[in-house]
Amino acid sequence: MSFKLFALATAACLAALPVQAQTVLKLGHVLAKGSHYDVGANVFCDELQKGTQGRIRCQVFPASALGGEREQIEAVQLGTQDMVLTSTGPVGNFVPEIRIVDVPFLFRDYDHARKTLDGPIGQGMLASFPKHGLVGLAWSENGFRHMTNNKRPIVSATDAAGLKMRTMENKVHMEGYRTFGILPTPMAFPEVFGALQQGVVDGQENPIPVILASKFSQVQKHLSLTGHVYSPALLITSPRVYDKLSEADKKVFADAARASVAATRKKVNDDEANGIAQLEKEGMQVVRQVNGNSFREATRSAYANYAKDFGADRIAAIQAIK
Ligand code: EAX
Repeated sequence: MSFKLFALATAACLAALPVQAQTVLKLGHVLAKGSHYDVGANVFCDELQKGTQGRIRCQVFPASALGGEREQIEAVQLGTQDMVLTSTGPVGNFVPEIRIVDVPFLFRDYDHARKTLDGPIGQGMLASFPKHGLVGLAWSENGFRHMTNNKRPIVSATDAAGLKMRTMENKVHMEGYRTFGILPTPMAFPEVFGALQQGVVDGQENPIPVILASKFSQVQKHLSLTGHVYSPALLITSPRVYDKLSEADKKVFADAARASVAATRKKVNDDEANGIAQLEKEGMQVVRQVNGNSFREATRSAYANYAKDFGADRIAAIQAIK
């Protein structure tokens, strides 16, 4: 067979091969490149591409490029965005079954939080997502939240009284923070840096990884290690994406989500270990020894309502996990 004929025959065979359809998913989050969310989002996308041999890829949109967390969750629910890595802050407005995880002082430490969310209680809550038009792939992590402000050092709950503090759009947080005497101002994350810079609010509360990644040391003087609430995060996708997947690809999604959570948690551990010294270097005055009991005592009145809203037994079941 002449070379020309051979080349033509080969080209004809290649043209007949089915072109691998490639799907590219949009995955958004609100934090800076290199943050604990961004590390986890990129690991998810890398593992997804590897696990599907490139058939399914995802593109990360960091730094609120797709809007605030509530906006992005709405877009995933509508199907105009494929995935979001978000704190639970606004999620309770879409999936009320998970609101209990935002109760102040519910989790003792990182081990307790991670064990609860990775265990039957946390996994059971993920099962509530589909009836609300969302698919909760995995519990990721934001971290224990601490207070920053520009007025004064906060050692006890009474020091926080009267401060106008930005909070997430989360009623469970706001109810708890009111018991400290704080004036809670709910606000989407993309607006926070500007509001602090202009003095629209006196302060805010967030985990060390967020305070670091968002460069809040540029607009906040005081940091108090209140650790008043653990802030979970969630990797969420749309049923429009998930329901089309084969069982094999659903397993790839699950494995990629597990790798993503491990990477985010490792980054949180690193930021917790090194971040406070870094923030002091950047000029923040840090109150390390906070009177934690004064804050716990203050929330007792809110706990009466939390028990009514979520069930004292469900709160006790989480607190009993060792
Ligand atoms: O999810 O809104 C917040 O304070 C969140 O902690 C932040 O967006 C990371």
